[in-house]
Amino acid sequence: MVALESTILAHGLPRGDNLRVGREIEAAVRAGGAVPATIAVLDGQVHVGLDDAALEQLCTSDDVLKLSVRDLGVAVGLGLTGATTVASTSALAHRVGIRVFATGGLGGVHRGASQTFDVSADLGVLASTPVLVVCAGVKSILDVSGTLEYLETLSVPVLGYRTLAFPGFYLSDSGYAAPWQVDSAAAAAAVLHARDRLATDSAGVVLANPLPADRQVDPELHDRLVAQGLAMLEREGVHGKDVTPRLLEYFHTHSGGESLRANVELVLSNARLAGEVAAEFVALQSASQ
Ligand code: PSU
Ligand code: MN
Repeated sequence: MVALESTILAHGLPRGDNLRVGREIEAAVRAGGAVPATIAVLDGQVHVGLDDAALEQLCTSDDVLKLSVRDLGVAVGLGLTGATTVASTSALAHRVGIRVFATGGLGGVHRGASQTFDVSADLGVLASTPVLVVCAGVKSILDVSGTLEYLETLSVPVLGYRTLAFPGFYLSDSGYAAPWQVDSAAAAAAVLHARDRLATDSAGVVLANPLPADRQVDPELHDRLVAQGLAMLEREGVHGKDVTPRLLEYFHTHSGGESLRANVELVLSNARLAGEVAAEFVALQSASQ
């Protein structure tokens, strides 16, 4: 199985596109050879795997919260509805034995974090949760170099998929190097499997899968929007968990459809690759039993 997060649907993609994309992401996991399980909390109940009505509720209701790990008990205890982030999806996936997870971009160290302390809980959870996360790097609105340093400190291995250039979400190359390269889904699964056998720590694995260069957002447009988006946050005093959704929304409304196109393409590519890795991982597990 492959776990899928729901924050990307409820808070990362525009209404009107999110439901269709949610279904396409699930289909991409199946095309990769695995079973998708989109995770969310609906009316105080944790769901691992959503039927079409549940997916629709999540993508169209107005009162869907954004739930990181610390919010899960609150939402369940108070009977609320919310979408799960990379952090909370990984935690719940691990809890039910799902080892592979697909998303768009990982949360990370925000620019200016040395002043604001804004570091996504995604990183801390990955340090102690042995799931492999397929992503297109970290969101390019972040401090990419700081995030890579932090992942090293937390002992989370980072594998570039068929590249040593760490991807930059909308950009195929963030300008920073990935420490390792794997060239196939089987190789990524072998790393996860070896980590289980070694049992030296319980961190996750980042598998960074870039958009092809001819599918990335124009870097000039990208850099301009990042600068303008960050200035908008400052002006409007946005902070905490609203930062990421507001920046993504800024991109989607100011890039003439380009950021949305790239975002959808990279998530679908990650979901497919995650499906392939999960299938290879299960094969390795059963061969070694
Ligand atoms: N990647 C996307 N879209 C998103 C996110 C990631 O393509 O909406 C979400 C993920 O759920 C991630 C979260 O865990 O943003 C990080 O939020 P924060 O920076 O507040 O930790
Ligand atoms: Mn944050």
